[in-house]
Amino acid sequence: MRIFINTFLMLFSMSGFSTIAQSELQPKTFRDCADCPEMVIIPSGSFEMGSETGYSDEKPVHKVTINYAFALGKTEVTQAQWLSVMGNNPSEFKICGDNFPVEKVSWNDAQDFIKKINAKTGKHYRLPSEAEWEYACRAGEQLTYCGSANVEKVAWYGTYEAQIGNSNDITHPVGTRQGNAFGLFDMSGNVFEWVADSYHETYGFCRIKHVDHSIEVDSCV
Ligand SMILES: [Ca+2]
Repeated sequence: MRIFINTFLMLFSMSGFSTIAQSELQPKTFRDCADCPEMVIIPSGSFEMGSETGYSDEKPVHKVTINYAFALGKTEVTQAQWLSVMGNNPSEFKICGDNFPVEKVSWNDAQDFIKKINAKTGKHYRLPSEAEWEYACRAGEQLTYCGSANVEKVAWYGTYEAQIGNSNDITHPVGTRQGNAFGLFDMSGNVFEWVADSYHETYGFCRIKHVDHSIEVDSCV
């Protein structure tokens, strides 16, 4: 599953929850500190990862089981949250406002942010694996985009040059398009989000193993 456009960002997960039934989810959210990202509890479950009709690096479709509940950021991390935790704002679109997503953030920058959040809260945040991200995006459905088959409903996307989309080549306030069934926003569109895994050209070579909240890369062939 692809997401559209713009720059990049992180979104993260947290361990520490026992498995819960999906029927218990309303969804349940929490925040570990006043300026921490709001988190949504995601139930355990299985899904079909990838797409046979998409790009070559989305193949082959394969079943993935996440056998633990976890929590994922309700939205992309905002500029206000980043500034509060890191003391700076690297964003290109910084004049847009506190509720815009932070961007121009490297994977290592995301690790620094996570270290500071962990020190501040005493909890265990980390980046989600790509599988955890896609599982949360799909939210029990097989749709082209996270939360809908209609990109216009759920995503800020497109480029001015290509004359497609609705983003007008700028970022937009987080959580202002339709969310998915788990109550997560902007997983398609607005800015990209970082995941823990490194990139591979196909799912056939290396896969992340998910064991009791930890993630391990299987041996690559
Ligand atoms: Ca996004």
